[in-house]
Amino acid sequence: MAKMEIDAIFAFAKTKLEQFGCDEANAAATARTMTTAERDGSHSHGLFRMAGYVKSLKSGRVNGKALPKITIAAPSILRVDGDEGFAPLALEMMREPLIEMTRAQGIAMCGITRTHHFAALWPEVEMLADAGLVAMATTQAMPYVAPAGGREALFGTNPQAFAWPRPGKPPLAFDQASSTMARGDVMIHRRDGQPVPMGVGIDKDGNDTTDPAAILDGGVQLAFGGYKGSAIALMVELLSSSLIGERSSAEAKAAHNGDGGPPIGGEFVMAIDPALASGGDAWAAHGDAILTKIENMDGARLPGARRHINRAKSGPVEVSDKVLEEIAAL
Ligand code: NDP
Ligand code: PYC
Repeated sequence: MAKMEIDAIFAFAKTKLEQFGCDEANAAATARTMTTAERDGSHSHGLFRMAGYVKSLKSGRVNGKALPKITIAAPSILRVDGDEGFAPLALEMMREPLIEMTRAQGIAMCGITRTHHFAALWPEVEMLADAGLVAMATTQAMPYVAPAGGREALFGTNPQAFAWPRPGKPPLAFDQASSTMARGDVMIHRRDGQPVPMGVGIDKDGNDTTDPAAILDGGVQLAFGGYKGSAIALMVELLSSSLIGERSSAEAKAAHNGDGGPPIGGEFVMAIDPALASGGDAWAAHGDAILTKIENMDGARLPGARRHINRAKSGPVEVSDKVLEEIAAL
């Protein structure tokens, strides 16, 4: 492992993206996304993704100079056309208009389309919770996951993220793939020669396997929790494609040139003003009582707590040598 200061990670990532064709705004937003992932210890969606970002710039599939365009479709519906760029700039640009709309209407949603998402979703829900709003986000990917009982990949690893504001404290935020394991983690297991637990996926013949290569090369991933996780993956697929007018995971694959970079796709983001929804300010203490019980329970912890502990540390963070070698070779 190498040690890097947070500022150095940002400068390194931004320079690389600019070197391969991003303008300043797109490079900075995408570098911020990778940097916050490294800062919080979300390694499968930090610098690990740089190689894919660069490959998609090199192949000309992603627009490194995208200028996302925001449209107000209805008093509580925003649309952002991502101009075929990376998702982070579109996400940063939708933040203020979505907050403003949610404060005015009580609830609002944003459909982001024509972007390439290769990141974790907690940054977008946390930034809304930091503004005092309850938030949800989902995105599709490429067909990696079979519906329960099936053997054919149809869903992306389809993450869903949720954040709840806690005045005076970091927000509660969970962010999870609807597959048993995020694809990035299966790839890291393959890179490091480690088996994955049973239940992560099946091989090309439909057999259970712990071999990450057999899952990634011709096999399929499985949803967490059997048919229940499969239903969540389905919901995420519909919210992030049909509802917002974007491609499904299968359609994103058809539009992909196989360069190893992020697929084209969309993101569904929803925000709710808890004071307007509950009719007062009691929601904060009421919700906090539930969260505090979990924090104080032996053996339990809040989702997101690991990241917030990492975030509070000062000094350099560890970055995988293998990731840095791969970036150097680009
Ligand atoms: P994990 O399984 O690592 O974690 C999922 C959630 O559970 C996190 O909020 C985590 O919090 C929480 N958690 C983990 N362990 C515990 C525990 N013991 N008690 C309570 N909560 C716990 O995440 P995934 O591997 O499923 O996903 C990783 C990332 O991959 C996500 O950020 C996701 O957005 C991203 N992803 C992106 C995709 C895309 O298309 N862009 C596709 C699929 C995934 P904590 O972080 O604090 O551990
Ligand atoms: O880790 O499953 C994943 C993933 C897919 C797209 C981006 N991340």
